[in-house]
Amino acid sequence: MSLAVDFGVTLTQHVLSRQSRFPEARGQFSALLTQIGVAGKLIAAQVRRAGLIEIWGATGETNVQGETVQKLDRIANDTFIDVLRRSGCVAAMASEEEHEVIEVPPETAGGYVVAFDPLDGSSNIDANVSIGTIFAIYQRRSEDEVLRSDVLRPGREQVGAGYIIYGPSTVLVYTDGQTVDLFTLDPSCGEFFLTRENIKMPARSKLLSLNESNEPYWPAWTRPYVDHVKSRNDAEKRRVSSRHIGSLVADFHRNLLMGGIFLYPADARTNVGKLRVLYECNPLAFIAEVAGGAASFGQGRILDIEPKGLHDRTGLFIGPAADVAEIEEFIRRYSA
Ligand code: P6P
Repeated sequence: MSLAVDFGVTLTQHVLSRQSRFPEARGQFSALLTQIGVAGKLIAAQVRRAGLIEIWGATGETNVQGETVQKLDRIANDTFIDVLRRSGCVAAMASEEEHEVIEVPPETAGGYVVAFDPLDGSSNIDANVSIGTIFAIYQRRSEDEVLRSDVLRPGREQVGAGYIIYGPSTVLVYTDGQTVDLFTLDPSCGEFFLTRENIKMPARSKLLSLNESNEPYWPAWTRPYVDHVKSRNDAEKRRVSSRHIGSLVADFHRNLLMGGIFLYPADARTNVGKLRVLYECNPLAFIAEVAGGAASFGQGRILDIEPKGLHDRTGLFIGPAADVAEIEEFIRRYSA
């Protein structure tokens, strides 16, 4: 009788199993994802204890975004930076919480660049709502010193992307450009196990996800589009519902699994969006496209945006490809 217990595939085993697909791989990508998992576990531990050890609430600081810094923002940011700095896989990082590029000393630098939002949705922390870390991975281009151009990259150059959601479970989702795979943390042994493989976004949305209080700032096409979506509901059947958490990472994860369209139009008064290109929109757009969905800024792919600054913002429409195409059609129709 075999006593072997099939625990399932761990994050590291999964990444290593795919390493052979990348002939040039030297194992650093596998090690990097493993270390991102380590950072996620450390942050999850702090998030779980936040209410008990008085690390809810704000630090009293304001970040580069002009947003109030929550204590957990700071903890998540510092944890992610420390773990990746020590990984030997990273040459530079960009964080939502940091003004400038974080360079790793050459003696410990590796071949990758990571842009991340350490704790997206942190304004929801004190209400115990799901929040998460979002990350984008690029291969460094420069050989000697790290250049700003190593970090300011269009999303189409990503070689990996993912997020970790600190919710009822701690889950890690990542793509290497081939598939989108989901891992669930087993807190009893501190390991991420593969629980959903090769996720594909449903072909059509059943959920509408946007902050309707922004209507005074919407472009002309948005209200007609929202009314058009709601018109899919009739006396016979409710085909579309509305779900909006206010944590992009949680809204995206639900939409990825259940089929939903997320909209955050740029403010019609300034044409400036809210969501950040490098470490919110690009990684989620990469995941969406690998999962068969799409992500647009209204006139083109999110992944084709050429960022000018680390903290550039954009309008974001992300979900099933048919829904994103319909939004782009409404934009064309109301912009003619
Ligand atoms: P609003 C959280 O602060 C965040 O960056 C995203 O996670 C979220 O989708 C958005 O802002 C919410 O912004 O303006 O709807 O409160």
